[in-house]
Amino acid sequence: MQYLAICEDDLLFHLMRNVASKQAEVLFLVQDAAVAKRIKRQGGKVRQGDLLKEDTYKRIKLHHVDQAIVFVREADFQDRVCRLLRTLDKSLSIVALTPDKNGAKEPEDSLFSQLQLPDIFEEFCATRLLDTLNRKKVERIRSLFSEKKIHILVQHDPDPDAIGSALALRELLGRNRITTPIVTFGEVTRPENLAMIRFLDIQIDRITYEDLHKDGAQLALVDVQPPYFDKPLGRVDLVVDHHPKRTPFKARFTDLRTGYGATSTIFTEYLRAIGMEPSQRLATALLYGIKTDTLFLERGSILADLSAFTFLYPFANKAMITRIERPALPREDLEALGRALSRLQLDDGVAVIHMGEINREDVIPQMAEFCLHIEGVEWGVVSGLVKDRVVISVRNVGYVRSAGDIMKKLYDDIGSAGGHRAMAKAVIPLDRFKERYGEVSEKVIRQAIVPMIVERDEQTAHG
Ligand SMILES: [Mn+2]
Repeated sequence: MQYLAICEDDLLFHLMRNVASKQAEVLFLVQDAAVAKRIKRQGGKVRQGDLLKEDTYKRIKLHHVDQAIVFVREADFQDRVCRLLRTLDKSLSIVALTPDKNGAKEPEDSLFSQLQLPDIFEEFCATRLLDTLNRKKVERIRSLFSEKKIHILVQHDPDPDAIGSALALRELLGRNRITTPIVTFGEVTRPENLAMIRFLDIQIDRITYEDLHKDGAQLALVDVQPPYFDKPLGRVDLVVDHHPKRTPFKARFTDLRTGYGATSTIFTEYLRAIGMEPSQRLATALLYGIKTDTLFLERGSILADLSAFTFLYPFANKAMITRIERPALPREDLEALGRALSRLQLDDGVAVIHMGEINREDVIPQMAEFCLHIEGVEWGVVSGLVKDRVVISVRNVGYVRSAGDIMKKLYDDIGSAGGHRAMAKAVIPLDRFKERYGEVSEKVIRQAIVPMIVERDEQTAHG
């Protein structure tokens, strides 16, 4: 690869030094003799000549050049250099470095591109500047805590972002689960989050307001702010969060970054800034935190989330994240399903399964989804009894319109029901369901739902 770097001074030479030694041969072309001398003295290959004269380019054999880089500050001058290059060589690829969008007059020239200096700076340098800031913050955070116990408090139903952040804070402080427990007034309930703390061996303790400062314990909040809680928390040492500040609060240290998609991103920046390589466990927790809070970088995520994600990725256990996201089914629930499947009968492409009493609600939609894989099935209707509620989940292969409407029509007045055309759900208190249907069984669900699906399908077919 042969580069031709056209410039006014030796700034570009310094910028391209590593490129020159590692990837390619770079020939510098400058107008000023003193600059040429300087580049040469520092080990660069350089030619000197009038940048607007054809002769200059003839001498350097332009046809050997793969890529020309033009860094001339004055817009008009740069433009003329680029035009001359294009006249001399139709197939030369040209990159112009510009302070702003100048000289972009030939958008149809596919071999010409512009890199803007502010963009380059933002991409490559801004994170470094942020590192300095983050290093200061980590120093401050470390100075907040004495030898006393620290409670890391998270929201009532801790989510992966909070859990990952809490773990990161503990690592930053060089503490362990005995001296720095993660605490909540509630508990983890979502199956994925339960799987996360099980696989990553994370302990979350329940605490009461009275015990928050027991024996002089200090208090840190991550992914949540003091006003979230119903009662005053007493002295708060640290708040690191990405939610908007709705009500003022007092804390000894606060780092709120409302533009961020996840608190885990803030903690990842802390780690990176102080050059601390995350353990696989921590990287997995943080990566999963960012992934879930940003819906895989789609919702409310910014460049910072993306670069934190990229930083963590090589350290994290991706296979474990896949396992966390698809928690294994409890054995009893699988057996209930096996029994139900063995009795399965199809009416007009509708598979109806009642699983009876089951432990985990998320098994029901998973099974409805699974039904669609059975030959001849166009609708999957799966119900189960979860504690004192009847849960019914409906899936169809997608060309019919009305899963949500049907569920609403049937069950909305005795429970909550709704959904989209291809997936829907109803949750009905057991006593209200029995009041209307007498019992909870496959039969009563089939008798209610199948006629509506069949009727709807016919309407669609004829209309
Ligand atoms: Mn969050």
